[in-house]
Amino acid sequence: MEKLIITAAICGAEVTKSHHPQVPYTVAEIREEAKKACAMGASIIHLHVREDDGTPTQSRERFEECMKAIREVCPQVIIQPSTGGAVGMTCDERLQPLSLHPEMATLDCGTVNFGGDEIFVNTETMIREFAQRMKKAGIKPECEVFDKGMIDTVKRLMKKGEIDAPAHFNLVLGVNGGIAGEPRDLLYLVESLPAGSTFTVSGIGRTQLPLNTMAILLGGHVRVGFEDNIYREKGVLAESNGEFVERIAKLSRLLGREVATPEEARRILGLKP
Ligand code: KMH
Ligand code: ZN
Repeated sequence: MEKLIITAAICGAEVTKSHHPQVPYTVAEIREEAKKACAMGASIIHLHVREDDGTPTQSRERFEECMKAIREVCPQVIIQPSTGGAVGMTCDERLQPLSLHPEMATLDCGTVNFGGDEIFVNTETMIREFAQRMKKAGIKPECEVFDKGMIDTVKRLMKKGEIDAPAHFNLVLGVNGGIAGEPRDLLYLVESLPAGSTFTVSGIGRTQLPLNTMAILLGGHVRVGFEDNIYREKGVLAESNGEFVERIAKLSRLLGREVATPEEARRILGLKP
């Protein structure tokens, strides 16, 4: 089995300081949370950015500032900007960080109800447009799937040559509106992946730790962080994103799987050196 790639989703677009005061908004706060995550073994930072007041933004300038700040403290880490942004953003808004030539970016692979009455819109035309932009720029997409049909969409786009093999997936379970987070849900998704794919597992809320553990055992990779979960255990807030990274790294080693460095993650994912 390959070493474990740990992605830290330090900020997200939905979680706020009212949920957890440690959720980073400012450039300095984002740098600090990224630093703690990297120090504990994260090799990828999945990045959303905010205005200082916490408003989610996809501003090219804000991404540039935050990426520069993260590189100052984690020069090797892979920075993976979100092109999902927040519910309701336009395509042009969402695509802005691609102009900064990141090594990877997220590619959301279908429309999904996103908690309550929110709808996260990703039509087929949008997915193809985002995929083409990434392919043209040599940016590796992380295909975000919130349900099984989205894996089938990726397979269709791979057949058309719009997403290259081997594809890399982030299987996101436990969003209210997407696939639930029971063990059999993850097994079904993993069995449905195109042969040769790599995958990361993100479990929302209390599904994070059990699904991450399954990912370690199944040969996948893991995503942790405040974007998906803020609790160390029921009712107890985690201190930082670094705490989540430290816990999963420790667990992986206990289970016999070493943790990948950013350079090792680049090789596993086939990123350009
Ligand atoms: N904030 C969600 C609406 C991504 O980063 O690409 C979308 C999201 C997925 O977080
Ligand atoms: Zn995200």
